[in-house]
Amino acid sequence: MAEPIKVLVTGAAGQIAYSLLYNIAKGDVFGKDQPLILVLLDITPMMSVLEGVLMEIRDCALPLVREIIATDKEEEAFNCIDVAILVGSMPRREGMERKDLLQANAKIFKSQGNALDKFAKKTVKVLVVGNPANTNCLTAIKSAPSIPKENFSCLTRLDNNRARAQIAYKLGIPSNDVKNVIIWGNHSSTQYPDANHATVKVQGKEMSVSDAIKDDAWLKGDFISIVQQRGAAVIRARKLSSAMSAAKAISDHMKDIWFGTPEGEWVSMGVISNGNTYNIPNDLVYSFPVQIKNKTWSIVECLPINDFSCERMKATASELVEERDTAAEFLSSV
Ligand code: NAX
Repeated sequence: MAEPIKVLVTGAAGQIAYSLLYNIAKGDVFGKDQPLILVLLDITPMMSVLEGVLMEIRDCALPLVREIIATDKEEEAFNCIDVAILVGSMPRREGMERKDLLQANAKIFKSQGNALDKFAKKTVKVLVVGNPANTNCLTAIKSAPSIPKENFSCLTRLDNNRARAQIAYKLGIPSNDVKNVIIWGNHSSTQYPDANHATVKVQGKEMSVSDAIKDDAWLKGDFISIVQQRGAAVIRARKLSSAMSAAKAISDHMKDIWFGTPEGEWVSMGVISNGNTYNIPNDLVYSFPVQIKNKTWSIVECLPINDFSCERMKATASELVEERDTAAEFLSSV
């Protein structure tokens, strides 16, 4: 059997981690032959809850779990890790301005970026989930200059899965018969879910989504707004934010980083922009379609972009520029 890998989950006492840790521990993410050292980080007031999570993982008696470390200390949590899944963040409290939320999180992700820089393996793969995920990811990248930028990504896979599921549901087909839907931009309500390049299999025949659905108004209207507003709809109904589906999306995302994407297929994730792709400004963590090989992503380039898409891709980029500048201004003042 392989040597164990060390996987850190932050926000480990929270609701997403409660589902995610089980998925990881039973081998759904890194494979059924990959032993694991699980590292759980949360803040000091959550240590007794974290102890309960640790007990439950142990009580699952899962053979891949070789060790569990629960801590509130970043230097211990980030030490020699192979993978960091950064879920923990400051939630939006009542009356809190967007700017306050950005700043509170910029502080957390600067500190965790520094910890990655100092203590993690240089090959560490980092997935940022805590919101605002794209900008938090950018802060972590900038705070960890010794780790390649390409090792970082942020989660837009939940949006990607939501979009696939909407199309599958509309056509009455299994979701794995829907391929290559794209989420562009920010994990926020400005994101642009794009089915223009997606294909579906209906009664054994592969075709474009627009040919299968034959309802352009839906694709340009409800489809987009349902996906953009899905997080808020779940909160309204459940009185809690998405957790099971978020944990599943994190597992899908990290599994694809580890094992790669199938030939001819792509998935969406937030990755660093270089200014040369789809006219998206340099130095943003922007969600693009990517393919993954040898644990390395590459953006799917040269897809034709119509005016409708172009406008929406730009709008979500503008929001990210604003978020980046707010976070940077704050970080330079502390
Ligand atoms: P919970 O509030 O249940 O859990 C968050 C946990 O993080 C808490 O236990 C808290 O103590 C901990 N925490 C706070 N600051 C920390 C720090 N500095 N270091 C370590 N731990 C810290 O939230 P949950 O529902 O689990 O959601 C976690 C984050 O995921 C939120 O920011 C949420 O907005 C974000 N999401 C992002 C998604 C995405 O697609 N990118 C989708 C799902 C989710 O909404």
